[in-house]
Amino acid sequence: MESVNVPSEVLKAFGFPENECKAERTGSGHINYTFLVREKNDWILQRINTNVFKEPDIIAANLRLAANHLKNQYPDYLFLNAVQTIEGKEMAFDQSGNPWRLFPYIPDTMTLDKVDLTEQAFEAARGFGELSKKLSSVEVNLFKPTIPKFQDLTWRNEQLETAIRNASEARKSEASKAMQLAAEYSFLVNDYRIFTSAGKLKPRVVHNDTKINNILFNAKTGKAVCVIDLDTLMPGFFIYDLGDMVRTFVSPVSEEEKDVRKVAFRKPFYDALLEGYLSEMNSSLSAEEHVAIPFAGLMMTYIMAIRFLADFLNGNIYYQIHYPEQNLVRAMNQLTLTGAIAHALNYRPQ
Ligand code: ADP
Ligand code: GN1
Ligand code: MG
Repeated sequence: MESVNVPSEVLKAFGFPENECKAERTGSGHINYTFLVREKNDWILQRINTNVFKEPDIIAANLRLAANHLKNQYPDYLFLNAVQTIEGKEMAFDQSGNPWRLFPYIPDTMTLDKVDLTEQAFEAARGFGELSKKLSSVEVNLFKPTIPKFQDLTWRNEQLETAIRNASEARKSEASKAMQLAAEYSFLVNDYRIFTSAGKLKPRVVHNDTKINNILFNAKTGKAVCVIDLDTLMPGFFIYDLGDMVRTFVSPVSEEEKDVRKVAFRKPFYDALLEGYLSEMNSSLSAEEHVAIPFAGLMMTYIMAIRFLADFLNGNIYYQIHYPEQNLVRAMNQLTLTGAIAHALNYRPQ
């Protein structure tokens, strides 16, 4: 993993005393470089990964649109807004041209990497559902994709095929079991085309990355406090948000678990998360969207499996890793979970 420090020009741009404030790496995200800055208050300072987000200005523009809408319609809603530089800019650029932005650290909160209690599943799903509900009246066309075709399963499948074509024999041989499992569930690509064909699902502004560590819980009460990691807040379908929650809430172990025998579908957690999500979103979803609910978790678990697999075959160029086989481990974990979800929901191809 690339080691990154906070350059002094970035600290200066946000008005921090360069020599006195401490910045330490925090969080377990796979994309950006996140630091906790301790000064009078605590802050979250992040370097945006421009290999992934080619146009960081779009992130800032989408956030501004969402923040304005929420401030006008729901003034009491806590939405994480970037803090401006002393020159009034949303991002600061270091000498190498990397963009950085600053958020207030929300005190007395914690994030989870796996869900241990059904109450946590309910609360997190209610929290993500609340954001979707509050954004359901926003003008979707004003928002632009920060990553084109991000959750387009057809395209992700094509990327996997390209990765397989270009991979070395050694890598393919190491990943042969994962490639075989991915092929077994490739009917989901066809189902994705059916579910997303003209007009069935309403285009909405969705979070697109609702994994469990992207929501802050109150450390004492355990209530969901604030949704974070808003870089992929952009047009999409509700299945992306609901599905990523299923993917990261139902298994007793996270996507990093090497022992796939520990991967499982926990029905009480699935029920709790649906209850939490629908407590906000039930009336906003159309009858056709309700029909797509069982597909959501399967689709998002499968898309993550093939993205991890493609990255392993490509030589680990996208996700941050701590050891060479990590993306293959993640892919096998997610393919196992795809099977567990399909089995538990008795899913039949469309
Ligand atoms: P990534 O895109 O790399 O996943 P995140 O924005 O999710 O980065 O931040 C990584 C971690 O930092 C989070 O999982 C959380 O633990 C912590 N974090 C981020 N923003 C805040 C915040 N405003 N207040 C408190 N903790 C935060
Ligand atoms: C990445 O940034 P982070 O770690 O929350 C990824 C998501 C994946 C997730 C898998 C921009 O999210 O799409 O679901 O890893 N984000 C991007 O853990 O690719
Ligand atoms: Mg994150």
